[in-house]
Formats: sequence, structure tokens, C-alpha cells
Amino acid sequence: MSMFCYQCQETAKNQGCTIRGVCGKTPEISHLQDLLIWLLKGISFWGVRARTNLNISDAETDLFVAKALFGTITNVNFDPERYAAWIEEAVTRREALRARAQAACKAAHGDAACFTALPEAATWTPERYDAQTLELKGREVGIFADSDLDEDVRSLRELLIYGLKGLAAYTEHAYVLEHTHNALLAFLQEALDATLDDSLGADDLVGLVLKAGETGVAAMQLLDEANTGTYGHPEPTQVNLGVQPGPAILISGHDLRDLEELLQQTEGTGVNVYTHGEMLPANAYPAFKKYAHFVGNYGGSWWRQQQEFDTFGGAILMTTNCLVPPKAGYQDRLFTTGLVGWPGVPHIPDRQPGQQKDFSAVIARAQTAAEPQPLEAGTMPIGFAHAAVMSVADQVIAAVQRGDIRRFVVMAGCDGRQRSREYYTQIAEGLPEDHVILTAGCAKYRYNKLDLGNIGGIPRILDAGQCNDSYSLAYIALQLKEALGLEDINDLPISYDIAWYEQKAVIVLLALLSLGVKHIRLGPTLPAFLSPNVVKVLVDAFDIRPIGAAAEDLVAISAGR
Ligand code: SF4
Ligand code: SF3
Repeated sequence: MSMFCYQCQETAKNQGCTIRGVCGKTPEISHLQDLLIWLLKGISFWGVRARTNLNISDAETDLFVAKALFGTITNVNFDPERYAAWIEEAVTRREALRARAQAACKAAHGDAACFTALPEAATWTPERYDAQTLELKGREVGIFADSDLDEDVRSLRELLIYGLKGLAAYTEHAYVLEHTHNALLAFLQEALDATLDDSLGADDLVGLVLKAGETGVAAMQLLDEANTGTYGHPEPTQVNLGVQPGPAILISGHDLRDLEELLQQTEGTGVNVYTHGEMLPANAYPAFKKYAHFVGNYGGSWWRQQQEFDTFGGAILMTTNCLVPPKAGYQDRLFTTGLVGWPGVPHIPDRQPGQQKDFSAVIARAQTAAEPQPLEAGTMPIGFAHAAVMSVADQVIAAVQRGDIRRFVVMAGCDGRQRSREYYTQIAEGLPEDHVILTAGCAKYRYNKLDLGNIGGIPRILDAGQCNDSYSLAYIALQLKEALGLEDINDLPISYDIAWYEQKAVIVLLALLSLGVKHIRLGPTLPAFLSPNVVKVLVDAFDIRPIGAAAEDLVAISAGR
């Protein structure tokens, strides 16, 4: 086995990538990621003890842990040099925290009482930061580092870590917009530290997994406040799918601040800006709609980028996941920023305090590149986040009470390459006409261009936005429960048919469970990292089920099962 990773839905044979990642991740990157995660556990060991016993914390290190976790999400970063730099920073930060904690503890309690049993992750320091040394250590500390570990404990630790990655991503997005909540960062460390603790059994870890879900709700709420507080509430909008003459930049990923600064810097340059993948919902924000050169969306979800970036012709900016190994046809037009990286692809550095990022290299590249070739034409409705839906709440509730809307089906989450995801198109096409789809995330690209009509003016596909906007769906459900005078969220006429791919979907799932949502269908496959016993816990407590054949699931969904 040259590597082992099973964190995403496309893992090989739904068991694990052992030779090279289906995503393009090399064994080298896999080992560097394993080492980085292990060192984040080591930072957390000191972080938790310093915070809880000694009232010591380091805000920059707390945020570093979140950023580094985000950096290891599927399809974020494939650049070994960036990982080596993060690993070195992790050791430096850990040692600084350790020195402060040990000094404070000794001063308070004396040498003998302080930190006697230290896990290796809390102390290991490499002789050199060269790729070979780091990779070698990464091989020792991966998922199977302890071959005797109980398989359910391993499964729960990994489930927790993947949930934390998603939680870290949402938290980091909110921090970029200067919306902060220290408890979120503290929980990341509490949970990472717990994965080093061999005294914790399956029950303890299940408790932490559920706490991760609750913390996920808080992170999604914070991010919602950050996005809507900074850029206004998304408005129902018909987004253009065609192209316009002129040089162009395609911006993808989830980072709205990058988009804002790119729009400001391209204004008046003659360069048009289009969205791709998860940036599509930005077309519904008042703060961005005001730019005349922000002209629409190009293409579909992340996995289509190898074809669509090729035909786009212009410059391309990846602000977050999902980055697919670039093809030669567009690699010289591709730029990364934030936590994203690919070896040899120019990276736009982080913003300095009080300044914008400098996107001039992206703009200059667009000015010498080709114009976009049309892929499709027409428009598509977007912008149905919670404020827009709640502004017509009376209409929605009346339609439910009259029976015009008999059921909502939450079809949020991720898209992916596998053919089995045609299931989601079949479900969308096959739902009865009195069913309304609520969606968020790139899962929607399996059906968002279908014309499913509307019910009394309410579109049958209500797109709340990015996966980052999943909070909207929970908010709408909770508001409907109140308005309809129901006791239990599960009494609502809502079914959940969720598609997952990467780790942000894991925290969305855990957040839904923490809100008490039951009977979720999850597909296209159940996560490979769930052991049979952990699946059983989820089934017994929450009635989670794998998707079945579309025809059978349609009957069951419609019957409220
Ligand atoms: Fe495989 Fe997914 Fe891990 Fe990539 S992220 S190596 S595809 S399991
Ligand atoms: Fe998509 Fe990567 Fe999950 Fe944001 S962009 S939802 S997969």
C-alpha cells in the first residue's frame, strides 16, 4: 500500500485509495497531509491544556489549525511545497505554545506536576524539513498508525476529523469576512486532542461527533451572518448562462471576498467576470449584481472543469475546492489563491492587513487570452436563500396548507463524477408536480437546468446557494415548523435526499443530525470510513439510509418514507 485515504465519496472501490488518489492526490501529498493532521493534533494537545488550565491561547495559532485542516480537504491543495511550509509552521507554533504552557504550569504547580505523559505528536520535531524526512514520518502517522486500534474507534476518530475539516472550512470563510467566534476554533482543538486519547471509547467519540454537528450549526450560522451582513441577502435572480464578447476571467470555489476584490479590480478594464461551480450563487448577491461586467455563470460543477476551463478560453481563478488536476490546454491560464494550490500554477498571495489581494496577474493574463466559447444559452433562477424564501413565507405556507405543495425534498450536498449520480437527476425529474426541491451545494448541477416549472409562482427548485449556505435549508425547515405549529422537525413534509463528496458535506450531515433530523437518504454510497457498527449506530439513532433505485426511492419519498 503506497498511501491510504478514504475521506471522500470517490475513494477507490469505496474502500480506500491505496496507490494514488482518484482525485489526483499523490502518495507524497497523502503522507504530507497525514503528517500535518498529526501535528495539528499535537498543537491541539497543548492548545487545550493551555486554554483550559492556564488561560493561555494564541489567536493566530487557533486560526492556523482551521486553515491547515481546510487545506487537507479533498481537491484543495496538491502542492508539496505548501504542505512542507504548513508542517514547518505547525511545529513552530506548537513549540511556542508548548513553551508558554510549560513555563506557566511550572510557575504555578512546580516541575513534577506538569505534563508528564506527552504523546509523540506533541513533541516530535524533524531534523530537516525536506520532503523525504517529512514523507517518511507521514507514513508512520496515518490512519493505520496503530494497527491494533479498535475499528469502531478508528472509524469514529476519522468521522470526527472529517467533520472538523468541514467545520474548519466554514469557520475560515467567516473569519475571512472578519466574523469571528473563538469557541469554534477551541472546539477544533478539543476534538483533535481527543483523537490522541486512547482512554476515550466509542461512546465518548459519538458524543464528540454530535458536538461537532452542533458546532457545525453555529459555524454555518456565523458564515451566513458574515455573507449576508457583508454582501446583502441573495435575491431571486435569473443568471445568464451564455457568453459575451470580450476578455474574461472565470472564478470558482466559494470565497466571496476574493470575488468582491476581483470585481473591484476588473472594473473598467474591459474584462468580464463569470462564475463557475460553487461560485454560481454569487450572482444573486446585491453587492455583486451591481457590477455590469459580472456577466453570468459558465458551465457546471467542479468535475467538468477539465472540459469547461478549456473552452472558456480566458483566465481562471480557483479560490477554494474543488481543483481537478489541470490539463495542458488551460494550465497557463490558471491561478490559485487562498488555501488552494497546484505545483507550478501561479498563486495569488494572501491579503496584507488593510489591503486587497493583488489580482493584476490574473487580469493581465485574461487580457491576452482568448474569449469564452459559448456552452449554453438562456438563464436559470437562483437566489432562494432563507431571506428570499421567508419573504414569501405566507404564500409558501398557504400552498402547503392547500395541498398545492405536498412535500419538500432537500437535495443538497455535492456533485461528483460517478455515473450513479444520475440518480439525482432521475429523482428531480420523477418527483410529482406538487413536490418542491430545496437545494444548496454543487449537487444541484445534476438537475438545476431542468425546467420543473413552479407552483403558484414558487419555483420547484429553490436554490439556496453554495454548500456554505446549507444553514439556509435548516433555517427554512425550523421556520416552517414554527409556522405550521409542529412539535418535531421530523413532522414536517420534508424528505432529505443528500449527496456527498467531500468533507464539508460531512459537517452538513452532522449538523442536520444535531438538529434532530431523521430518515436522511445519503448517497451515492455510504462513507467508506464508517465501520459496520458505526453505520448501525447512525441507523438506530437517526434512521440514516443509503439511496436505493430511483424508482423505489421516488415512491418512498412521496409517501413520506
Ligand atoms: Fe481518494 Fe478521495 Fe482521498 Fe482523493 S480525497 S485520495 S479520491 S479518498
Ligand atoms: Fe462542491 Fe467541491 Fe461539495 Fe461546495 S465544490 S459542495 S464538492
